[in-house]
Amino acid sequence: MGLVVVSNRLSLPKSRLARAGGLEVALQLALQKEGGLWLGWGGKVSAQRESDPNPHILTQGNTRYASIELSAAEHESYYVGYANSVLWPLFHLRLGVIDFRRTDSEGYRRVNAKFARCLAPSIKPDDVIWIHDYHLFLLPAELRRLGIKNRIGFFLHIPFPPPEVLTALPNHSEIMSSLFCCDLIGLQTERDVDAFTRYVTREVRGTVSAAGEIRAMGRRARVGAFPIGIDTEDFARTAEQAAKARETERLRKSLGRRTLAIGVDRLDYTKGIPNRIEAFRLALERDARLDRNVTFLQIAPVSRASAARYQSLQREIKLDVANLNGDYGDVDWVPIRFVTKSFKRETLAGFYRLARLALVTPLRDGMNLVAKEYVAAQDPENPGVLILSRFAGTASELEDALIVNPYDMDQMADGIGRALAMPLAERRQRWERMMACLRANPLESWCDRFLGQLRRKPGDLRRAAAALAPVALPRPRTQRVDVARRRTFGPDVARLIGAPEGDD
Ligand code: ADQ
Repeated sequence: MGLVVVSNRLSLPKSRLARAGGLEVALQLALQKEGGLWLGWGGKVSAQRESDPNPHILTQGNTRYASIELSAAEHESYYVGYANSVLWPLFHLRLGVIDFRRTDSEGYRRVNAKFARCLAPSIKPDDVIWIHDYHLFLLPAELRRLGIKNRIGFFLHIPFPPPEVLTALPNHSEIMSSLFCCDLIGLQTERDVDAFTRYVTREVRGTVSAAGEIRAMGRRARVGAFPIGIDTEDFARTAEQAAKARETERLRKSLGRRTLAIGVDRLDYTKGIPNRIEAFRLALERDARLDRNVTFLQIAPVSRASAARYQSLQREIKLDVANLNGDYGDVDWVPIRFVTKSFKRETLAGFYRLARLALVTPLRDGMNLVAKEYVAAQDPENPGVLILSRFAGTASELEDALIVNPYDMDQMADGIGRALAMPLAERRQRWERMMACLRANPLESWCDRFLGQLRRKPGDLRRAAAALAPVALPRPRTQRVDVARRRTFGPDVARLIGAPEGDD
């Protein structure tokens, strides 16, 4: 049985794009194991009015890569317009920034149909099809329309919104009825499954059983939570090696005896970067002992650079950084270093290991792999502390991070103080529990679990229910620390700030 993967972007093996993120890494792994076909947009926008209707094929090993071209009009309506100016903000609960145009939704529909036409002739009877993410919501229905009877699985990498928000989308029922054409719908967390279930039961009067079997709009499908993982052991090894690499050494030297706090994100308004900078300002304001002793490195490469919203976000962040550095910096110290270039996975791993503290505080995030990578990269003898937004999917697994509300800047500032003051024993205990969670759900198992479920015969629901149950994770031995009520830093901050790493 072959595997057919479909995603908006096609990532060729060893291409420069492949270093970009979790999705690509996960899919390359699954294909290497199973063999098959990956279809996606190759990143090329045709200079002609019409784009090439046929995909370009490249074969490598046991996998064929089929690359689709888009015309400028298709790119504008499908990708920039509908996917990234409507679906992305709406699914991240940012209704205020949605720019809905019917012409864009029609372009989105046409490109989804084009993906289906390119794919259909290559599908063999026993292939399973795995579709990824919000760019391709209408692909399942388009494939069924072309008579494709194969098993279809869909995985949504971003959060699923509550029905009250989803129904603001003019064509929400078209999108949902396309999802019901799948055999299996995978979401990141139970929170997402809960929102999905509420849509099914309230909006279309369907049913969802405890095993995740959906009956709605005359169709049957299954839904489940499949939290995406990372290649934990490999990332840990990479970080250990990178600790002595030239780039890490350069950063270490530039810090002197200062403690490093780090934030790594795509430059996107869902990642909460302005709030994070404000929280750092509050932390500096409250405790002069942080002065000159902490450097916050925010790495945020520009994504979707052509969209006006992203350009204005970049301007806003640059202004915030300049203001803060102007207000608190000195001739020999800038509190925030803001870098918009992208780094190799190995280099980031070394930076994560050097950082005593990571701020992963998105306003909403499907999962957030940076949080997991930061934990995996730590030195077991002297691990750093993760400050994590409660609105990142990762928070459902990494309960031993310092969980914060990214809208509450005071609380985040308290979290920074608490993290910097945390004794080694507590840091180790928290890290060990988080690491156990990551080891219980590596990337490879994520693929295996999803594909295993997708290949299950219909009606095998009892076993399906067992396999859909969340991975058994070690129970935390202590309560999660709630930093909400801490208004000022305790005297322990003074003891630790500026002290050489590992001396507590
Ligand atoms: P993203 O929104 O892109 O992914 P994230 O999960 O953090 O967010 O993944 C980003 C990946 O890109 C990570 O592997 C990270 O190391 C890498 N990355 C980030 N900044 C980088 C930089 N400056 N230089 C180099 N690499 C960088 C979407 C969803 C998430 C979901 C993932 C996977 O929005 O919620 O976790 O898919 O399902």
